[in-house]
Amino acid sequence: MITLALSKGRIFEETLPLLAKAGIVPLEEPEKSRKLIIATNRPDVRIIIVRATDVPTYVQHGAADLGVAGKDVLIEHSGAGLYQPIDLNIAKCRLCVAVKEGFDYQTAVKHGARLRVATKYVESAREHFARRGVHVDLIKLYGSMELAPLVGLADAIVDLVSTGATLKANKLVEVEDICEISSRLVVNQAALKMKYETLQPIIDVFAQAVEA
Ligand code: PRT
Ligand code: MG
Repeated sequence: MITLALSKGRIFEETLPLLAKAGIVPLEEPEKSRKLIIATNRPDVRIIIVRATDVPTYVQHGAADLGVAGKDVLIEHSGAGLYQPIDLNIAKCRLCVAVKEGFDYQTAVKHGARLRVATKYVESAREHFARRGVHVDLIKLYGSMELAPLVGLADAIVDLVSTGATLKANKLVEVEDICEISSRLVVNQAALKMKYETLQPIIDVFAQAVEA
C-alpha cells in the first residue's frame, strides 16, 4: 500500500491533475467527505488528509510514503530525513514583509529600530532579518497575521501573498520580498527503498508532468 499525504484546499486541487497523469483518481472529495483516509481507483494507493503543516511530519515518520508540502512549511519543519525530488510548481505564492500603510519601514530599518514582527514563519523570518541586519522581536502566530499590525501587536508581519487582495483589504503594504514559494513532492527515504517499484514510477510521472 502506498500512502500519499495531502492537505485540503489548494494543494489537493492542484495535485489532482498530476495524480490523474499517474492514473490515480481519488474516490471522494475531501471538501465533501469527512473521511481522513480516501481510497483511490488504485487499490494499492490511498490518500490521507492532514493539515498543510503536518505533511512533513507524517512523511518523515513513514506514516505516509509521500506527500506534497509548501516550501514555506518545509523551511519551518527543516525537512530532515525527507527526500525532496521535485518542485511541483503548484500552489505558488511568495513570502514577504508587510506593514501598515503609512509605516515608514525603510526609515525605521535605517535608524536601527528594533521591530516587532508577527509571523507563523519564524525560521524564515529569523533568517531573513539576520541576513539584512535588522533587529527584530519575533512574535509567533498561528493564523491571520494581517491583523497584528492593525491592533498594535506588531510593526510588521512576514506572510505569504498570492494576489495581494488580503493585504489590500486590511490596508497593509508589502515592503520586502523574501522568497518565491511553491509546493514540493516529499518522499520518505526508507519507503523509497522498500517500495521502489511502486513509488518510483509515480515520482517519474510527476516529474514528467511538471516538465511538460
Ligand atoms: O488554511 P489552514 O489554516 O487550514 O492551513 P494552511 O494555511 O497551512 O494551508 P493552506 O491550504 O491554506 O495552504 C497550503 C499551502 O499553500 C501553503 O503552505 C503555501 O505553500 C501555499 N499557498 C499558496 C498559500 C497561498 N498561496 C496563500 N495565499 N498559503 C496561504 N495563503 C494565504 C496567505 O497566508 C494570506 O493569508 O492567503 C492569504 C493571501 O492571499 P492573497 O491572494 O489575498 O494574497
Ligand atoms: Mg490557509
